[in-house]
Amino acid sequence: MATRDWEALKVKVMQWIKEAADQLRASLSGPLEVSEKSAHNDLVTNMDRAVEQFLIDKIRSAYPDDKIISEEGFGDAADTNDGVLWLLDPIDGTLNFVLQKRFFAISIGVYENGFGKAAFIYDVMSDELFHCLSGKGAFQNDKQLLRLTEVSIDDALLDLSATWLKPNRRIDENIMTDLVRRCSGTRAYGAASLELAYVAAGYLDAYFTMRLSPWDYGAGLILLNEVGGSYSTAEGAQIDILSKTSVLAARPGLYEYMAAHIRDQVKQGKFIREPS
Ligand code: 2AM
Ligand code: CA
Ligand code: CA
Ligand code: CA
Repeated sequence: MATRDWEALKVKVMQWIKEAADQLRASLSGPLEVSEKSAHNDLVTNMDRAVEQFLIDKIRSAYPDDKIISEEGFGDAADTNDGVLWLLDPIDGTLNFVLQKRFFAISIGVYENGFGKAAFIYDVMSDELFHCLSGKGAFQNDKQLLRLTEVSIDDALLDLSATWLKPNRRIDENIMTDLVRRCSGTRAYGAASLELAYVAAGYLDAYFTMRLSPWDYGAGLILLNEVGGSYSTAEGAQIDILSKTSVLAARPGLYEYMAAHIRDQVKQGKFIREPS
């Protein structure tokens, strides 16, 4: 197999994202077709499907041998890391797209034999593209992101959804209480790809969530890797990019501190249940 020209891929993907984003912005001035998936807060719109189909058509015509895993089902059922794999979310933050008409992103991560090679997370309404090619530095539009430095829990902004602080079936609601008490503040944006990009950009110090799919975190982890961020499942295991999983992502140092805290809590009998 010929080696891939990743710079050329980047140019293509940036153009496709621009065209897809134009469609998304235009769609907000008319009515959306909204339907429920698994629950009243788990939505899909005609635009999730249209943009997924649009991007998959582009990927397939440029790279016919690649596999694509995407949220709305137009991709492939990939069960191996071999070859080039695209993790695609046409709209990350659909609830924001429908209710807020902002704070949603197109997220595209490209892996080769399991290694993250290219990441694109585009905040459609703020026109901010977080992107990288592995080994070439990470960027927010044209601005290069700095390597992440350490921060203490007391000075940290933690991103975590209140969902995990009330009774739920994934994680004991008290596991994070001490961290939330000690940190500088908490935030939640409702679009996992952007939240991971914000950790990579240093706008947030950590992001923690109990249930994401490959298309949610695929691009974000590549971006984090590029700036020296740390990440794993809630229990400290390596993330398998073909699986639904919890994700703990943070600056170096803070990551170890949070992971140790969670491990301690589990030792004391509190539960964590990974999604299946
Ligand atoms: P989505 O908007 O593409 O569905 C919201 O908290 C964040 O979690 C979003 O990034 C959302 O992605 C993601 N998410 C993952 N699984 C979800 C689910 N079952 N229901 C709602 N949001 C989910
Ligand atoms: Ca969804
Ligand atoms: Ca998503
Ligand atoms: Ca989505």
